[in-house]
Amino acid sequence: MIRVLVVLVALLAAGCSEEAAKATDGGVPAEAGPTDPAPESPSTTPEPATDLLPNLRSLPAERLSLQRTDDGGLELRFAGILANVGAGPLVVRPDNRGPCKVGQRHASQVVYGDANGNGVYDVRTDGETYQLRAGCMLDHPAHKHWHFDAMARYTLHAPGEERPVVENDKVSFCLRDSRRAPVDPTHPQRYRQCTRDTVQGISVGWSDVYRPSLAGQELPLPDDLAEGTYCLETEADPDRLLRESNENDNASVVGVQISSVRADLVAAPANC
Ligand SMILES: [Ca+2]
Ligand SMILES: [Ca+2]
Repeated sequence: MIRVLVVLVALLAAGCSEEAAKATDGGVPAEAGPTDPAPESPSTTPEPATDLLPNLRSLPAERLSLQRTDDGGLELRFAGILANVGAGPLVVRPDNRGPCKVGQRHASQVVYGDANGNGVYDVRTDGETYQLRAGCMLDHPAHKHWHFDAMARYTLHAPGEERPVVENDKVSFCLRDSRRAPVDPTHPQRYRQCTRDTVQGISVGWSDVYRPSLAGQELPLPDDLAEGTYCLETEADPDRLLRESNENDNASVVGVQISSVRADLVAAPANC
């Protein structure tokens, strides 16, 4: 008797399961067969976006002049220009992730990823993917903004001589889009000016121009400097604090003819 009841319960349960299956697929039994396409397996791990790194390059110095200082000395003044000719924007964000001197604060580099995989930076789709500790920023109260330290190095040397006549190896810059660089002209100006407590940057295809009158755009000349032609070299990110796609194209050089009263831009000698 008990065996009969167990068999009946099993038959009833099987019947309920079949009805449930029919209800789920609308009452039409699925016809599994060898011609059915294999179900697509869900993508569990999306491909990581390729980095869109900036590429810094110092463009040749412009607007050279000789200026007499208050103490009677002479200094060479010029416009320094840093360009981003890479695939991604150069962006630094103030934070406290690293140690800096009193009066300074740390900033990290923001790296963007090519989320839509087309190889170029698209502001709507290609977002921030990670940050790297970069360096320190200096407060410029008079300017009401911060400068990223050691963005450039300026060196004056005689042709064929490695030892510099004079050098400034830590020129700070407030990063911004001042003027289009001579590359891809399609990217809009995004970092128009430097403000406090916000990110700074140089967009793809833009350059940051520091006019000669700004602090840091000068090299004091020795009193006994001989008149003649010299090499003025400018180099972006000389301490390699920022990650970029090419670390070997950061410098440029111009020739400068220096007399006791003036400085003129000339073609750079071959041994500069
Ligand atoms: Ca570079
Ligand atoms: Ca893209």
